[in-house]
Amino acid sequence: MSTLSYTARAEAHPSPVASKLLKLMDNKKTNLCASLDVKTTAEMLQLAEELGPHICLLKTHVDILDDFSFEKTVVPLKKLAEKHQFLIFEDRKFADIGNTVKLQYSSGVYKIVQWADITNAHGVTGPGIVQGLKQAAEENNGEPRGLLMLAELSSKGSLAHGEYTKGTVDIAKTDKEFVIGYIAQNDMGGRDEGFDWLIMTPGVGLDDKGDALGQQYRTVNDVFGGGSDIIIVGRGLFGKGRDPKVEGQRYRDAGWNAYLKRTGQL
Ligand code: S5P
Repeated sequence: MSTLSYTARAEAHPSPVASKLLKLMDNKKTNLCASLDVKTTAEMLQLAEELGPHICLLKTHVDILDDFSFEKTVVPLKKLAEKHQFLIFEDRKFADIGNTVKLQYSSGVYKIVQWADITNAHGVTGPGIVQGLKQAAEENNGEPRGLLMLAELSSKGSLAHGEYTKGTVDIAKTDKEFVIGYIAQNDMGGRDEGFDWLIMTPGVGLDDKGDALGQQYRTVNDVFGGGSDIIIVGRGLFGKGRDPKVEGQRYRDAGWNAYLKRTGQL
């Protein structure tokens, strides 16, 4: 796992998106990504406003929204991202051949490539998925984009381990600039080969152990101990009547302390 500061990593990183994210993490003192799985734009924007000061990244699943529109969802969300200085990650989990994911990323109702700084993909279909998504990113408006590969999952019984995870890492190695890291539970190495992947970890909860549908939660210290750089927290922040402002501060502090300890700054 990396023991360098986020700023030191930002300065050397080949990806402009990763670099921007790492820099703003150190500036804002947060490695918290809020995961907003909600059904209406109003709820999403409200949470984004409340959590905005505490987060470096906001993760969406726009296909959950009943009322998605570019004008009413994306435009105000981008404004909040500017106001609070966070990036946007659409958790699309692409998983098809290169030509299809290129179209799914750029077209349709959501046009994800136009507004999401970061998205993610499964390795199951092979390296063409990276090439297809990268082409869509390059043909967009010139704003930098980054891709995370899903190397490991938090859910019970996941098939993403062992050889599958290794194969996904091999796919990630095919593109040093566009692939910025992983959704994973552990460090994926690569530093000896010149990669500085960001490890973003979901399945993080300080109060619950899991849910009734296979989700499994680990603590912030656990995931940082395993090599995580960014913690992804959803219901821990706003589920079960929790106050997102209180929990935002709490997870942010926990994540930041774990980072300071690891980098020898505490
Ligand atoms: O392995 C994974 C990968 C992802 S991206 N496990 C996950 O839970 N996720 C996503 O993280 C999931 O789709 C959801 O949006 C979020 C976790 O939400 P929470 O409410 O359980 O914290």
